[in-house]
Amino acid sequence: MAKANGNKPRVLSGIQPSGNLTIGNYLGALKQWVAVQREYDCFYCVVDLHAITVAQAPAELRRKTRESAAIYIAAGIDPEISTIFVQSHIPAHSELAWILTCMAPLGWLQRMTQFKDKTAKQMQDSIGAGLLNYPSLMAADILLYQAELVPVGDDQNQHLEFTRDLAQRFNHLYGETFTMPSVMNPQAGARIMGLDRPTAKMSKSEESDNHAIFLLDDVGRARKKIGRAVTDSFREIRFSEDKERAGINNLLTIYQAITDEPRASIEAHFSDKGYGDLKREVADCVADTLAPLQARYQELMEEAGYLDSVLKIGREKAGEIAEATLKKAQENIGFLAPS
Ligand code: ATP
Ligand code: LTN
Repeated sequence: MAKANGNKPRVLSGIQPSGNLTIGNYLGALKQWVAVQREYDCFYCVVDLHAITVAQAPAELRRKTRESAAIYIAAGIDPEISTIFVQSHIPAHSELAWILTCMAPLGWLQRMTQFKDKTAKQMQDSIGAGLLNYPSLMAADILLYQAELVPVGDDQNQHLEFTRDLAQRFNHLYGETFTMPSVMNPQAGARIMGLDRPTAKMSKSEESDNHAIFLLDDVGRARKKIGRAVTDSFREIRFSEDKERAGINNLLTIYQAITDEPRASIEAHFSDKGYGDLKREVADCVADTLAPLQARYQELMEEAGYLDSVLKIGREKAGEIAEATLKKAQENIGFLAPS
C-alpha cells in the first residue's frame, strides 16, 4: 500500500466536537497521538459528522469544532508534522461511509455497545439512523487513509473490530482495497471513569457538574472536582478491579496515566498516605497538565488566521489521500467512471 511521508505507516484518529474535551479524551487519545507523531504519518480529525448523530446547536458545533482543533495543537500535536483536519471538509468520508453502510450487516450494527448505550431509554422514533450507522462512518474515516494504527480509548475497540471485519469483507468481495488497521490503547488511562460515578466512563456529554475534568476547566475548578471525587471507606490506596474501590482506582489511574510511573512504585509512594494526600497529588499533576495546555490554547485562539490556515492545509493533504482511496473503492465496486 502506498505510504506518504517517507515510508512511515499511517495513523488516523478523531474526537467528536460534541462538547468540552475531557481529561479522559486527553489520556485515552490525545496523549497517545502526540507520542506517535514522529514515528508515524499521522492524520487527526475533528469528527463533526459523527457529532451530529445526536442533536447539536449549529453555532455551538462550529465553535466546538475550532476549539477541538486548537486543543489538539495545544496538547502537543505539531501541525508541521501531523495533519489536522475537519471531517466534513472532505466529502469522501460521507461517500465511502455510504458504500460501507450498504455492506454493513444490520445485526452487527445493532449489537454495538455504543449504539445500545446511546439509544437505551429513548423511543425508537427519536433515534436518528445516524447513530446506527455511526460505525460505518468511523470505518470510512480509518480506511480512507489506509491507516495501520488507530490510537483510541478502549471504548472504541469494538468499533475497530467492526472496521476490520468490514475491510476484510470488502477486500474479499471486490479485491484488495483497504489496509487492515490495528487498535492502539494506552497502557494506562484507556478508560478514565467519572469522578462522581466511578463505575461509568467519563464522558464529555454527561451533564452533571462533578463528573468530568474538562481540559479548559480553570485549575482551581479542576482541583475542586477532584476534591469532591467519590471514594470509599476502606482507607487503602491500591489499584483494584473491585467495584467498591472504583473511585480510588480511578484517581490512581489518572495519576499513573499522567506520570507514566509503574503501579508498584505508585502504591509504594502512597502506602503511608491518606485519601486527602492522594487527591492533592492527583490534583497537582492534573494542574501541571492543564496549565501549559491552556496557555498554548489561549495563544492559538488569539493568533488570527493561524488555526484556519492549519485546517486548510490539513484539508488539502487529507483530501488528496482520501480521494485516491475513494476512487479505488468506487472502481472496484463497479461504479462507472465519469468521463
Ligand atoms: P461523547 O460523550 O460525546 O460520546 P466522549 O467523551 O466519549 O464523547 P469521544 O469523542 O467519543 O468522547 O472520544 C474521543 C476519544 O477519546 C476516543 O479515542 C475515546 O476512546 C477517548 N475517550 C473518551 N472518553 C474516554 C475516557 N473516559 N477514558 C479514556 N478515553 C476516552
Ligand atoms: N467513534 C470515535 C470517534 C471517531 C474515531 C474515528 C476514532 C470517529 N472516527 C476514527 C478513531 C478513528 C469515538 O471516540 N467516539
